[in-house]
Amino acid sequence: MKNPFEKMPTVLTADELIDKAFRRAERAASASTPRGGPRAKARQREELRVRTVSSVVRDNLKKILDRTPGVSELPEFYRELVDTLVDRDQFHRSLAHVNWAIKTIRNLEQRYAEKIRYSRNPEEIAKLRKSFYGRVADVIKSIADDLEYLNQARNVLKDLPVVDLELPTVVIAGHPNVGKSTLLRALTNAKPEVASYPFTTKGINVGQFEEHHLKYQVIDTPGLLDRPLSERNEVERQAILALKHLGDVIVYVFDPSEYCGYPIEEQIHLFEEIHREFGEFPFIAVLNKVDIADEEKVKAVEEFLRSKGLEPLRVSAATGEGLEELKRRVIELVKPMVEEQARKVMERELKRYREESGL
Ligand SMILES: Nc1nc2c(ncn2[C@@H]2O[C@H](COP(=O)(O)OP(=O)(O)O)[C@@H](O)[C@H]2O)c(=O)[nH]1
Ligand SMILES: [Mg+2]
Repeated sequence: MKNPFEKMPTVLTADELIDKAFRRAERAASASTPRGGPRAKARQREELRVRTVSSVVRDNLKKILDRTPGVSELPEFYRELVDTLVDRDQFHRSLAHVNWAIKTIRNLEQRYAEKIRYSRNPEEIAKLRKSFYGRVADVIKSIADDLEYLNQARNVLKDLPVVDLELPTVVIAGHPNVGKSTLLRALTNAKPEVASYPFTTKGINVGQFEEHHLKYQVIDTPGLLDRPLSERNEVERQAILALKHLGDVIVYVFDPSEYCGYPIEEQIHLFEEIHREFGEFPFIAVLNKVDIADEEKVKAVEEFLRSKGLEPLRVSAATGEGLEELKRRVIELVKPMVEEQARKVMERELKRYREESGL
């Protein structure tokens, strides 16, 4: 799976684009070997300049449109993230202006090329070409703000996280140092990748594991699901909202050893916040570091979790204890969703097939 904006090109500023087009036109003109008398030569050379300027500008602008996906067509996870990073209306308006510029320059090219071709006077031919240059520069300058905006947008959008939207996804939560990253590494055999996530300095960690030929994705989100809501800003809240479209199960990690530096009470408090926030999600509560934790503390957390209707699971990301059971529970919870998803895909395909074959 790729970042939908991965292919979006750097967007030149208006001045850079004008410069580039004019330079390329000069190069093309000096490399050309027009035939005929002075008038014919002038005509060919100036027409070549006009055509080159137009095609360089249009190719550049068209590349932006071709390689930028429409936000409205993106999967919800990305749509939510994009909305936090760019103003969607402004983004689409800028793309529409680029489209307008392409068409306008195309029209100017046709008109001026024709005028040049029918002109009898070399001086007038040069004047026409200059006037064309001026018109093109005006068009590009009129979308200068749009180009700048699109380039800024591109610079943030290219850092969207790369995750597989099709895979059932486990999101790990819990205080810092409770063992989330260790757990992710222990669950997913391959080395987890760090995917950039524009809302945290550390990015998110993504790993996968496979069970019975089905793949599962595990995500650890440093800075997002490891501290109280009150400490999060608007953008981070939005980033958490996006996670809701991606995740299927929350694995909440406790550290009853308290080596993480957060007392049990504080851990319980954060758990309650996240449990409320992700109310619609199935939760698996794990008690990590049981290899070094006091039995008393472990029992205290277990008691609390049972009072919430959850069946806690003892694990040690360090020794591997309980991890098979954890995977089994993840799969058990996710399986109905995977099957439901598969059913929907099949129905969709079937419907399309019926429509296409006119049944
Ligand atoms: N003894 C023990 N230490 C662990 C366990 N899991 C993690 N740790 C240690 O706890 C510290 C914090 O772990 P880390 O995965 O970085 O926590 P995170 O901040 O939640 O990602 C590290 O020093 C780990 O080696 C465990 O099950 N047992
Ligand atoms: Mg970590």
